[in-house]
Amino acid sequence: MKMTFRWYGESDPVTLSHIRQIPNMSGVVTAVYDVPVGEVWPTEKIARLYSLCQENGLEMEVIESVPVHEDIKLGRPTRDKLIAAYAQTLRNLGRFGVKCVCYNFMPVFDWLRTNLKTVAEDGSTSLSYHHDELMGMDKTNLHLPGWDESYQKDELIALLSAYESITHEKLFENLVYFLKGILPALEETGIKMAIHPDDPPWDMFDLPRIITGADSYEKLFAAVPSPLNGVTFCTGSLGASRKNNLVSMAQKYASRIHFAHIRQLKLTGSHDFTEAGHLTASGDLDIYGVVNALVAAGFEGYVRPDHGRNIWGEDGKPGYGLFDRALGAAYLNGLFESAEKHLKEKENNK
Ligand code: DNO
Repeated sequence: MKMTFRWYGESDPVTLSHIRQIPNMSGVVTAVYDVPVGEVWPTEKIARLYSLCQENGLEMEVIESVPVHEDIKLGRPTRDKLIAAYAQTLRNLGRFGVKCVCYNFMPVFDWLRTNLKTVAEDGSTSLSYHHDELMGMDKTNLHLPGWDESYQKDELIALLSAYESITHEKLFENLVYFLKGILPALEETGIKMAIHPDDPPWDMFDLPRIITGADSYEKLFAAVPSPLNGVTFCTGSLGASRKNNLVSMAQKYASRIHFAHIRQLKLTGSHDFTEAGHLTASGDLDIYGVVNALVAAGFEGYVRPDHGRNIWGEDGKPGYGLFDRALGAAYLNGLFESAEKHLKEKENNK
């Protein structure tokens, strides 16, 4: 595995010089943030990020995300042009040694939470989700934590209504159409696509969500068998649903897991959760079991500690401060080292 850390570019208060000091950090996961969704990422912008990483001794092999335009998800006539632009972005990224691209296919909203600063007993804060609270919101006047700046009110209403005719099946077909469209660029560059699961993995506001668990993976790989079509295994997203057995999924899909986001949750209701520190004992997800299953199954992808809490007085971007993610990286390094050494010993004793 290669340990990485998410970096939000030059405006991120977490600097590359801090990131490189975290033990075992091979590189960052980043993106070009100032190009509108649907447009090609210019080479100069990618080159700038690449050279900043180089100067700091960090690789830039993973991009999260190249966002997918809503017209592609909706299957609108403009999609072919947008898919061609996406493929061009991939080609541009390939020139700078990018090997893996994380993306998602969630309609309208990416992750959703109801509170970005839930205070724990120890004074740390983290993100949380209460389903009934979200469902009680007025769809025509939504104010979602972290999303208020992304859409104008009318634009959001129009988009939500455009999805009224999009069934789960249709959305899935549009995903397959997209993947087949970019496949030539993937084959040319060797870039591996890693779809992020829906977070949380269930429908909301009548929007279909289709990457929610093992069944979705089966369908996805059957429709586009290329090994370049893989997943971002996000323990926190998948683990919000009690239906998902993370350990068996990690074991079964290891060869398709190009990227792992590892984080912890406390499940506080059937559809409610609060994020927690990465340690297995800090929550309900078997982080130890997931890492061991990945290693035993020959996982060779990228890993990053996902959402951390805000601790030690840091007022970081929700989920993306420095301190707790660095603790998470250190913990995950330990789990991987131990699992990898055990595996080697076992093989040597054969
Ligand atoms: C949130 C992240 C997501 C993720 C995208 C990937 O913290 O996990 O925003 O980057 O869903 O496309």
